[in-house]
Amino acid sequence: MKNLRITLALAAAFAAFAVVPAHAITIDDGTFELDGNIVVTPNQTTTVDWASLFDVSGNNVPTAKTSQPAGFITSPVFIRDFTPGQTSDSTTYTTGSKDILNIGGGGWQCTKSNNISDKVDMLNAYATAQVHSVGGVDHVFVYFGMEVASNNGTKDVGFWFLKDQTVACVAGTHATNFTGTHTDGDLLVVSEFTKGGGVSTIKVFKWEGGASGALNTTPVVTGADCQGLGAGSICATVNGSPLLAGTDVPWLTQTKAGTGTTSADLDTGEFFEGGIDLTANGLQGCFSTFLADTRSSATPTATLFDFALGNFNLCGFSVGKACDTVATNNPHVLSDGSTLETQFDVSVANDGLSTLYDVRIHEDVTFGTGDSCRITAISGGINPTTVPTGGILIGSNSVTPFDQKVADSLGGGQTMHVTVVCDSPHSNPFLNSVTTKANPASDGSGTDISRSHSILSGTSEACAFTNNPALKVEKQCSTVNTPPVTLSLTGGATVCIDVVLTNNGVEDLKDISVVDNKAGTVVSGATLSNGGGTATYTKCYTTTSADSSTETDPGKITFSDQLSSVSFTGVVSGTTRTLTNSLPSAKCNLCPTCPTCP
Ligand SMILES: [Ca+2]
Ligand SMILES: [Ca+2]
Ligand SMILES: [Ca+2]
Repeated sequence: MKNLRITLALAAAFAAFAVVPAHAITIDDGTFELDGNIVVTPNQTTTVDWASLFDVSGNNVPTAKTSQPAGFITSPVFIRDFTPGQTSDSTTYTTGSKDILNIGGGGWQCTKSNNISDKVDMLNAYATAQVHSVGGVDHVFVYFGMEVASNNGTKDVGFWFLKDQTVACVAGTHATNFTGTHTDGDLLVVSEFTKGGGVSTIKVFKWEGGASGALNTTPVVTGADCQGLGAGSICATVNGSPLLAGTDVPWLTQTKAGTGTTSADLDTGEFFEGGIDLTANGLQGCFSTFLADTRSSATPTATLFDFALGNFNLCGFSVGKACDTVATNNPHVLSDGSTLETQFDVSVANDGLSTLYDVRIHEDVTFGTGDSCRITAISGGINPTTVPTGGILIGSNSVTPFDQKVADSLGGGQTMHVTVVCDSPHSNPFLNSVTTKANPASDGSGTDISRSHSILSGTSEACAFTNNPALKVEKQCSTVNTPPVTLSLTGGATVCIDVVLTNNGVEDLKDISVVDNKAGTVVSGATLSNGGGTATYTKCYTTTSADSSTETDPGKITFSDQLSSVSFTGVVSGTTRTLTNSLPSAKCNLCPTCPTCP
């Protein structure tokens, strides 16, 4: 009997151990208060409430404080969804709009309401997120709240967390289609509450697939009122007593005045807030748009009424590419005189809360002959890819650009830098786009997020090579006639000049043109390589008069001429210079070898 008791006790203990995880996660583990009001309640372990997140100035729309509580996103969203003193609302749904439909293409439509019913009117909506360590693992907690205009009957509200940052709708005179589309893993939180009974329902539905996907109508997680026992990984609550303007409601609201409350107060059941531990439910993702709505029920097929939407940068993933201003002599021409080499700093930033995995970059450019880009250094990130001597070629005329992994992961709030060197004999400046990709799930099972940046010409991001090309020009007499000559002071002699051109510059020259005032065009359209390339051009002309009209000594008769124009263009800089002043001249003797002349 004793042994049986011990066995039963062990079994009970084992069962208890099995159902209680080592770290029971509840959404109210965080520092954010889900206590049915807006301001921090004293003497609690929690230290953050909605009023902690926003600056309030008079009746202006509250703005995010520049300094947010530790672990919270930098840009909590606050949307005022009413016009003070008016009952119009420019963001309401048309009746055909449904959560089970895709967003763009007419699935969701917005319209203006000139006189929205207080039964469905949403006033202010807000959201934020916090990363909170649970048993040594960072969990992403997302919080959402809404004020409604009246507390009559049963209230139903919804909150979409969307990954597409282009979701928007600006109502015209008729029903207007939303822009944007669904992304796999978009989340819809729906909840039902009453003034007297608190929150009876809170559920999360997940959109599966992209634009042609569907809302899975089986909830992925359900919860109850935060004030009940064991809030779990999702809960919501409402205010059980009026919240008064000023002390309890720090910003402007516009409710239907009740018994003992004004329109600047929130009567019982007019303030709703909730939270969800995304990580505990495997729902973390790169959400970028927040949309709150009022609805006919807490089902996915409910009729939708009022909405408000704003940016919600849970992910904050971005990429930049700019001329590396730290590098010396950047950009520069390679020794071949025609290839521009440019060093860029590609910065990949994760300004969100969640770690991003499998971080990659991709050069978006069609490479011409001689073009190439390579990674020469990577810093930051977790386990950055090792760069061998000579770099990692990431694209060229013969290697199609591909996704090159640069780090295993990039933590929230971190920025990493990739040094990319590009060579091109075709482009100055070298302009292109770079795309970075990462996955929100450590095993790569999430939907890749992708951000691109294009270097704009004429900005400091572009690395334009500027140069003032130079050409050394020398000139000498080559020959004057070949004996026997006919003495004539009025011309008829043949004078030949040599023009010696030398390019001591860093870049090759093209379109070289030299014009002489007597000999005419000496050379046109010539090229000359950099680093001392030289060429001699000889041009002869028939004289029409000697320098002196009175000199009769053949040994003293001279014919002078002067270069009148020299122009050339740097092949990389593209800079053309035309010189007309102080150009070399030559004075050629009729009889350079006199006194053997006649
Ligand atoms: Ca509070
Ligand atoms: Ca609205
Ligand atoms: Ca509204």
